[in-house]
Amino acid sequence: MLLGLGGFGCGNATVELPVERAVLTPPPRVPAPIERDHPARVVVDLEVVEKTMRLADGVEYMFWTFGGTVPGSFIRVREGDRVEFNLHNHPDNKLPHNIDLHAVTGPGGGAAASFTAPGQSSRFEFTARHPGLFVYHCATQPVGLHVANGMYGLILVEPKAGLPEVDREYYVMQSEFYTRGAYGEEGDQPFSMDKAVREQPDYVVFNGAVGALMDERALTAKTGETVRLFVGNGGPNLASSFHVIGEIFDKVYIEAGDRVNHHVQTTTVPPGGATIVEFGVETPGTFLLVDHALFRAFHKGTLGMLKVEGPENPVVFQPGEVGPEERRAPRVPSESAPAPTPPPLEGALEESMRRGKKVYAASCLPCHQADGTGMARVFPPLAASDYLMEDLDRAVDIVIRGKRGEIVVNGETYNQVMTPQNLTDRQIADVMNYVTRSWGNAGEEVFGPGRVREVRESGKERGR
Ligand code: HEC
Ligand SMILES: [Cu+2]
Repeated sequence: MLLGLGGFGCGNATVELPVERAVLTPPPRVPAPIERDHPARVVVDLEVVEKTMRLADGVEYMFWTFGGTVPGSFIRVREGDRVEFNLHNHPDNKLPHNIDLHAVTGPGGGAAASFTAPGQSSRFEFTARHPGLFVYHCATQPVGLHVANGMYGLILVEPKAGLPEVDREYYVMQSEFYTRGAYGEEGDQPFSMDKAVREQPDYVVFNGAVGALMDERALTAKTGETVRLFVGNGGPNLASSFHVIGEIFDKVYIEAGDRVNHHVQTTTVPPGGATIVEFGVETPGTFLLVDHALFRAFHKGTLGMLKVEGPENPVVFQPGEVGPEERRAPRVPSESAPAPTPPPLEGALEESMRRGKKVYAASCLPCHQADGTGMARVFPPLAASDYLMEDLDRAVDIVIRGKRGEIVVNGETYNQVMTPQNLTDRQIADVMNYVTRSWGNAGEEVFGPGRVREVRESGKERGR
C-alpha cells in the first residue's frame, strides 16, 4: 500500500503520490477529518499578512499573521504525507518572515529554508513522520517579537488510523500581548519590548483578542454531543493552565502526543506546545474556557465560551432553589405597570447600551440579577434604585472601585461588599448607559469613556 516513501531524497521520487491542496481554516474552525487511507503530496500555500486588527474593544494592534488571522490558519495533514510548503510574504508587508513548524524534522523546522522578504515566496518540502498536534511559528530575529505580534498557529498530523469520530472540533490558541498602554487603554497600541522581556503581559487571550470566543462568537454544541478542542499555546512566555469551567475532560492527549489521560480537570499547555482534549456535553448552559491562572482570565482576557443547547439533564445536574422566596427583593414597579415607550435613541447610544447589556450580563448579573432586582439584604437592586440615580458620579465610582459599608437603597439597608470590577472606561460607560435606562430607571445622561476617566482621576485625587 505504501508508495516509495524512501525515495524522497532524490527530488523527483514523489511523482507517484496523488497531489492535493491543503484546506486551511481560520480559528476557531478546523478542516474536516482526512478520509484518505494512503499518503498524498499536500500543497500548502500560506501567506504572511501584517495588519491592524482589534485586540479588545476600542484597542487596535498591528498584528503579524499567518493567513490573516491570529492564531494563523489551521493546517491538517496525515501521517506519512509529503508536504510542499509555500510561504508567501505579502508585498505590502514591512518585514521578512519565515516559518518553523514543530512537525518538521529538519534544520530550524523549515525556518532557514523559508526566510522570505516582502513580495517574495519560498518553498520547502518535508515528510510528516510523527502524528500529533504541532505549533508552528515565525522564527525570524528577534524571534520573541515576531511571536509576540501573533505569528503562530497549529498543524495537525493525523495518525494513519485517524482520530476517533466526534461531533465538533474547534481550534483554540492562547497567547499574550504586551502593549505600551495598560489593559483596555484605547487606541492603537504599540508593542512594549520592556514588558515582554519582564514577561508582564497586559493581555492574555484565546484566539488573538479579548472576547474572540465570547457571546455571538462562542463555540457551540448540543447536549449529547462530543467535543474535541485542539488547544495550542503561542506564548511567547506564559504556560497555560487550560480548564473548562463545569466540564471534565474525558480524554487529554498529553502534550498532544498519543498517550491519553482520562478524567482531567486542568491541563498544562506550555508555550510552543499543544494538547488535544475531548469531552461529552451532557447538560445545557454556558461553559467558560479559562486559563486557571485566574487573574489572567478575569483581568487580562483569557476567557472563552462554549454554549451548549438542549434539554436539561437532571440526572447529571439539577439546580435547586436559590434561597427562600421572601429573601427575593421586591419586584420592580415597571414590571407590573408597562413602562412608557422610550423616545427613539440616537445610534451611538443604542450601540453603547447594546454593549452595556453584555457587560452587565458578564460582570453584574450574578449579583444584581438579570432583571436588576438584586437579592433582599444581600445585593441591592439597580432596578428603580433611588441610590443609583441620586448621584451618578458615585455610581461610576462604585463600578470602578467597588463599595463597602452601610447604604440605604429604596428604604432597605445593605451592609455588604462589592468588589471592584476590572472594566475599561468604555465598558463602564456602556454599562452605565444600560443600567440607568433599564428596569424603571429614567436616566438622561449619556456616558462616554472620557466621563468615566474623569471620575477615575478625581477619585485618585481624593486618595481613594
Ligand atoms: C459580587 C457581587 C456584585 C457584582 C458582580 C456587582 N455588584 Fe454592585 N453591588 C454589590 C453589593 C453587595 C453592593 C452593596 C455594597 C454595600 O453594601 O456597600 C453593590 C452596590 C452597587 C451599587 C450601589 C447600590 C445600588 O443598588 O444602586 C451600584 C450602582 C452597583 N452595585 C452597580 C454594579 C454594576 C454596574 C455592576 C457590574 C459592572 C456590579 N454592581 C457588579 C454586589 C455586586
Ligand atoms: Cu515573522
